[in-house]
Amino acid sequence: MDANLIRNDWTREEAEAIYNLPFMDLLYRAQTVHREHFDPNQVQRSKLLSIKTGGCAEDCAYCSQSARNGAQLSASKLLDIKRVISEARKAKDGGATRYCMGAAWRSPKDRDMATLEAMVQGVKALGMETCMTLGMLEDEQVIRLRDAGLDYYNHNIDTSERYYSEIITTRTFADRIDTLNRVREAGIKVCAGGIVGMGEQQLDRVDMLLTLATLEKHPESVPINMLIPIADTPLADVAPLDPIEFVRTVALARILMPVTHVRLSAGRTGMSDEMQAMCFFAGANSIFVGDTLLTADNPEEDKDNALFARLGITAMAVGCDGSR
Ligand code: SAM
Ligand code: DTB
Ligand code: SF4
Repeated sequence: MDANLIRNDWTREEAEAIYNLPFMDLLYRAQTVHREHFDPNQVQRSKLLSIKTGGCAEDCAYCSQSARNGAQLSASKLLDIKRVISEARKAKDGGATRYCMGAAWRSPKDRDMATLEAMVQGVKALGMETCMTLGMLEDEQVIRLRDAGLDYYNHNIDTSERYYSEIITTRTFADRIDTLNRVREAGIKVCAGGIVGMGEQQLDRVDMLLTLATLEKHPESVPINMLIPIADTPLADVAPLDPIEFVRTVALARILMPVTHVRLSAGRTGMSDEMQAMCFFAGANSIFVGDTLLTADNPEEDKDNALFARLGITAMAVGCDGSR
């Protein structure tokens, strides 16, 4: 593939102009870019597991797991290794190719590192790709996870730099970028995206994607989450986002980052089949499968299988990235 097609010098003017194209032109352009790089009828499937739930010290306004929000979720300890591996085996049998383990931490404690390493090794031994999302990481922790064989690290920037402090005050946007740079430098694949529908402006959605698209190397994976409003959190009653704005966000991600896997992530239970189909047309080519995300609901496996069948979409096999 011609590396020149991948640009890291997008300007805000360009990105805004693309986002605001007439919808049909935007979708056509996104689908054209998509087909140049991927089989448009293949979608990758990842499965999430919350390996440590609730009681988090951070104050992310959207999250069910923050101890600072009013959400009534009891805190659990780090799961044991055997349980994680048996859950991963079930996910593999259900067709997932990547296993993503998430912890409600600001950052991992050194005393947990050996357990995390063993989880990575055990899941890899099943022949699945591994992903973790554990909060901010120090250099040494990144190296340990890489050496254990971790394939991907998920760390979302969540929104634009400008809107960030409206959503989270216990860490900064720059902290997030620091961890992303550490992960990239260590040679672990980067998964970084965000949430839309948090009351942000259109420009915040554009700028969030622009930040990702102007990193030295684009993330291999960009999850676009639709806010799942959680009762008793500060964002519980935020006005729902126009679904067309969501599809525009997916399309812009596809156009700015042509070879990245764009994941239609949280919020699919609130989307119609037609809206999901439109997101796939706009260039989304990955989803989370299974009836639970970390703590919130996700469509049942049967429902997703039926949708794939109706759309003629097939699942990517392990080790196949769907690229042309
Ligand atoms: N604690 C780690 C961290 O924040 O990096 C990892 C887990 S955290 C739950 C992973 C991501 O899930 C967040 O960055 C956010 O983008 C997404 N997320 C959390 N709650 C959500 C919600 N209610 N709706 C949509 N996405 C959500
Ligand atoms: C991502 O961008 N979305 C996933 C994953 N990365 C870790 C998490 C979605 C969480 C949705 C809310 C919940 O389940 O609590
Ligand atoms: Fe904690 Fe992550 Fe939830 Fe923020 S998003 S409160 S860091 S679990």
